[in-house]
Amino acid sequence: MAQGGIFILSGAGLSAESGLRTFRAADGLWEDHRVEDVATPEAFERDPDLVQRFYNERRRQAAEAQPNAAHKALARLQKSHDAPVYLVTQNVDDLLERGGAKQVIHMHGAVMDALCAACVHRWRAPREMHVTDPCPSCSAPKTRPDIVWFGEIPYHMDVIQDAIEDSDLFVSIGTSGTVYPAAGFGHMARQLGIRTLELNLEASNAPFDEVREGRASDIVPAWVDEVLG
Ligand code: BV8
Repeated sequence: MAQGGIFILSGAGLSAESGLRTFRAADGLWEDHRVEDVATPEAFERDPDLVQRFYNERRRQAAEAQPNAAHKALARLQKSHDAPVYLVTQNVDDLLERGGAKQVIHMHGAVMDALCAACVHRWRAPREMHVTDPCPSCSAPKTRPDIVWFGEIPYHMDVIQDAIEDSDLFVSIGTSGTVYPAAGFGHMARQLGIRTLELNLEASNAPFDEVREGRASDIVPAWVDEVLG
């Protein structure tokens, strides 16, 4: 079992059993909204109120959701494994932190945070956010959710690159592997000769050394028990 660092990339499937909809499932988020209408900087320029309503609703859902057994197991692994466990997530919810995880890298942002598009100041988001909310730092009325939209560069790419290089196990949990650059991390790990494992409801089409299919709340705690022995 892994003695060195463990790099864990997670996606919407990790939070599905907490009641947060995934993106591409039949009842996925992108069913109700065209990505380009709610998750691009152009959409925000065009109709900021529509985008704010979309994320105010996502924020309400995330606040009402509870961490599931998979979130808690990953927090336990990070606390008890005798090497670094890098929890990198594409999810904008805070369920890993509320599940007890101390360090979580949100490469696509955090729905509970607000960002000033004028001075890049960040602060805790109000429940109901409006673009005209004045920035607490520069007072500009250019408030947006602290989310990485399509066409924008994901956060912490340098930290993520170093974390992959520092790991000897790459684990992908609850992600369809369709959005880049996140979908390229597995390939990067394989190039570096790092063992790769997928834990997902159904196998994505990426080549992993090992694939375990099932619901995150079942297969993630079982895998963590194995690692912690
Ligand atoms: C960028 C925040 C330049 C918003 C998100 C190369 C090729 C093609 C396209 C591109 C490319 N490079 C860039 C692009 C464009 C684009 C892209 O990838 N488009 C796709 C659609 C083809 N990428 C970008 O625009 C990115 N920016 O490239 O900038 C750059 C990059 C690097 C360096 C310099 C410059 C920015 C992308 C980020 C966009 N923001 N989120 C919001 O959340 O509203 S992406 C968003 O969608 C999520 O964060 C996540 O990343 C993605 C959804 O995917 P998943 O999380 O995997 O969810 P999905 O529903 O698809 O799958 C769920 C999985 O869970 C399934 O497999 C299912 O089986 C499983 N599951 C379900 N239930 C369970 C389960 N598993 C276990 N248990 C269960 N119970």
